[in-house]
Amino acid sequence: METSVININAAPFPFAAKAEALALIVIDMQRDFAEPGGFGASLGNDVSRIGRIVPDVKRLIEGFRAAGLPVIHTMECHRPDLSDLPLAKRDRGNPRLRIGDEGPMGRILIAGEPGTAILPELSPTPGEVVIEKPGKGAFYATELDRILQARGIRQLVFAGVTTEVCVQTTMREANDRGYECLLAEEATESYFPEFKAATIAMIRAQGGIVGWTARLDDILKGISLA
Ligand code: TIU
Repeated sequence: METSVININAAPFPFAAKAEALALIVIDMQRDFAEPGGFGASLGNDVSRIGRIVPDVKRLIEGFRAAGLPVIHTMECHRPDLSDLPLAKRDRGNPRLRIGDEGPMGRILIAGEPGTAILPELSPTPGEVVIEKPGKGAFYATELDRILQARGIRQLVFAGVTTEVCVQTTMREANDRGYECLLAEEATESYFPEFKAATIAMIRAQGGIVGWTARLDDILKGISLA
């Protein structure tokens, strides 16, 4: 098959996107990270920043769907019996509620609970891959690599939260596995604006040591030509 390359304006240099190898991966846009009473708030964070990126994440998802390109969603969550939750993760720090405890939106970060769901505005459509992951990185203890390989996906556009935790961890895992990674700048957020800025800077430093970053409109323009 003929490979058509679309150059997306990006930093530190243009991203040569190949439509047949490209997918969007939306990391952990869950109520648990965006709403009061969830996991993010239990760690002492002001969660209000997270909800503000929803319109931009939605635009990106809709752009990929309109271009006929795959959209993959991830969710950080654990089994109800906690068998995939290391004690070192459950016992970390001094949160108000720990993973598995009953909170105002159900049990914190447990699969199937209301608070663990993806934000309704960003719900997956039938047929879109949803990866449930027990770690910060989406490749650890999941089928993600096998699913991407089976579909010939070699390039990933990243959105979601939080920039320096689950997004950056997954980008680094993907980069080491040979995927080309592009972070959509307005479609990711952190509880700490300085950590988001630092993550964007460190990804594209040293000639793109972890990958590329780009503005949302530049990505949307690029994929509309795919
Ligand atoms: N706490 C924090 O910044 N993030 C997480 O715990 N998980 C994700 O980033 N999804």
